[in-house]
Amino acid sequence: MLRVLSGLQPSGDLHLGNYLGAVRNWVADQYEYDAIYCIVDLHALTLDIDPEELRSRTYETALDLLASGLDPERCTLFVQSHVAEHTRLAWLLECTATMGELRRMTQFKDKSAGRDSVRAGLFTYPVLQSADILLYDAERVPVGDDQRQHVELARELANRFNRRYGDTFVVPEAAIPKLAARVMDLQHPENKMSKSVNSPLGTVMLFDEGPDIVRKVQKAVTDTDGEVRYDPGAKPGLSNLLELLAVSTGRTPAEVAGSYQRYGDLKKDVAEALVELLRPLRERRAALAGDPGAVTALLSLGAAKAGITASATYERAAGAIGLLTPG
Ligand code: AQP
Repeated sequence: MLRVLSGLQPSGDLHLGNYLGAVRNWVADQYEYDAIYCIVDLHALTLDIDPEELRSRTYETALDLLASGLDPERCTLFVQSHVAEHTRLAWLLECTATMGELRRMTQFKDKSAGRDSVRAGLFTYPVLQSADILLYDAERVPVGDDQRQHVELARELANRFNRRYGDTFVVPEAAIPKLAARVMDLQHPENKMSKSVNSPLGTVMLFDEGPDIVRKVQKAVTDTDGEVRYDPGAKPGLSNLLELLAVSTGRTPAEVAGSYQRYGDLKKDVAEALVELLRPLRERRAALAGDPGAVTALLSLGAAKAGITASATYERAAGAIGLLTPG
């Protein structure tokens, strides 16, 4: 069975972009592949985050993912810092990557822009992400479009390591959805929807109440020419809405565009479709929140299972690179 691996930072509440770009596909993949999903808490340390907040968000993220449809009977779900081999392999890969290739990472450029002081971890975390992927011999990595470059780095590092030290890693491939691979902020449609950017009206949270979703969609920024047409370059706000309705109703954005004359009618249907899409998630989350012990137990089981593959891969890589095996 092909192996799938993906991760999500507990850096904030999940939003529609995380769900449509990634998590929804994780749910589908668990029925077809050997699926491993990871809450990447170490990645969240690359930006300012309060320790208590990180702890509670890590737990909340597990709840969010289960509510989104991850089934612990069908996939392995765990917390990255619970499996020590992630950071151990990251070091071997840091000694494989170059400064030049990390400098080219657009996420680093975006997230460090305008900051006086940038953590070294923000620069190197794409390598930790490569370790997350390569540790599990993952062939397929379902992610949104913003992660394409990072998966490309993991491929490059796997190939380089294999060339230098012999066949060690499986070379992964990104699986990026055709639709909603980059859900845009409703207020700033030139930017992607994001957890750590403060845009409350532009970000549809996964567990927003129905009336909040309706309000955000109604206030979404569009344009003034009044023509309903799918054209992400010229009409980013409107095209984002068309994609959201298309992905919620199984059509193409162009088909959706053909059914509308007025922006107001489109917005009304987008809001209704999103409320319906997210309703079962909200209901499942409310049920799960009543049993925190079960979620913690499930995460420790996931870490134990993940650890078996992770330590085998780490030992293989450490041996290949020339580290002496402990006696
Ligand atoms: N706007 C988006 N549209 C489609 N997919 C998206 N993803 C994120 N934003 C969008 C996908 O969600 C998965 C988890 O992302 P992450 O938590 O690892 O961090 P990220 O990619 O940096 O997402 P955020 O929401 O912008 O978080 P912060 O602000 O903390 O960095 C990934 O597969 C990502 O592609």
